[in-house]
Amino acid sequence: MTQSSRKLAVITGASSGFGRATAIKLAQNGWQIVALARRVDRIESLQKELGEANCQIKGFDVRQDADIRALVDSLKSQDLSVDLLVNNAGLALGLDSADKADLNDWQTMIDTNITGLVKMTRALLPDMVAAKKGHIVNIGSIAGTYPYPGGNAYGATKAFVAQFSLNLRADLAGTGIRVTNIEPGLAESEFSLVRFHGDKNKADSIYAGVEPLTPTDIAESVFWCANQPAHVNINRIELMPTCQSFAPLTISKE
Ligand code: NDP
Ligand code: 8X3
Repeated sequence: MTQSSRKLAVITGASSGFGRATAIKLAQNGWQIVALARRVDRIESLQKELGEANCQIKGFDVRQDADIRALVDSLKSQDLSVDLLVNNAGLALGLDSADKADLNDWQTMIDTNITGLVKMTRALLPDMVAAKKGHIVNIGSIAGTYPYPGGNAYGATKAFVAQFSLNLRADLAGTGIRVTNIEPGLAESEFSLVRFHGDKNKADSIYAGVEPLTPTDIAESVFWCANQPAHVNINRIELMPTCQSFAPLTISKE
């Protein structure tokens, strides 16, 4: 086994935000990283920061079966077994109400946040089960629990992630494999820039005058879950910035 005593984490969406911060946090603590994302220049600069010995990179689209197959083949050819899969790649697109939302945006969110996550999990799980070790950390969202106007398909994808995480736990009982769903609230990353299709003013206005979570806050949660002793499974963590809370239920009057 080439892997020796170092733990290996595969992180999707490592070019930005939570994924990038998680790669840095884990690498700083001795983990080997496989950093995946579509924007290769971004993961190349991450690799430069972390060092080639600590970080492999791959241009990777979680919606492409061929990319997932190539990843599995590459891990196998290096005799690497995965200790931690962070299913982080994901996005929200749009904030329009359901009757006005762009169906292509809905499809992209479903393809990425649900289908991509499911396929990644299914691809890496058999080797984890065979190795009798592994941890899957999914990045869900508070939007999977609490509805809000314009959250429609995005929130529903994250509700899927929450239930899929719990059902994975049911299937994996007795295997020693752990599953965690981390459900953050408002956090400043490229998330809003992507949601508003590159409109920077709109994206900046979301974070203006408040103190949102940071990608590092989420990386700390991933790291903490991954570092619990093997007999401890953190099922879910829900975290919000202190500035974020709940609105009353709405009653519309004619
Ligand atoms: P960012 O936009 O900063 O990062 C998203 C990452 O996902 C990027 O690295 C992007 O890489 C990657 N990604 C998107 N689509 C694909 C794809 N098809 N294949 C591979 N990688 C992809 O946002 P965050 O860091 O905030 O988001 C990370 C996760 O956290 C998402 O799942 C998001 O839904 C969730 N989340 C975010 C919250 C927030 O407020 N920011 C709160 C709760 C959850 P690239 O474009 O290079 O492929
Ligand atoms: C994103 C968190 O609060 O913007 O998953 O919906 S929120």
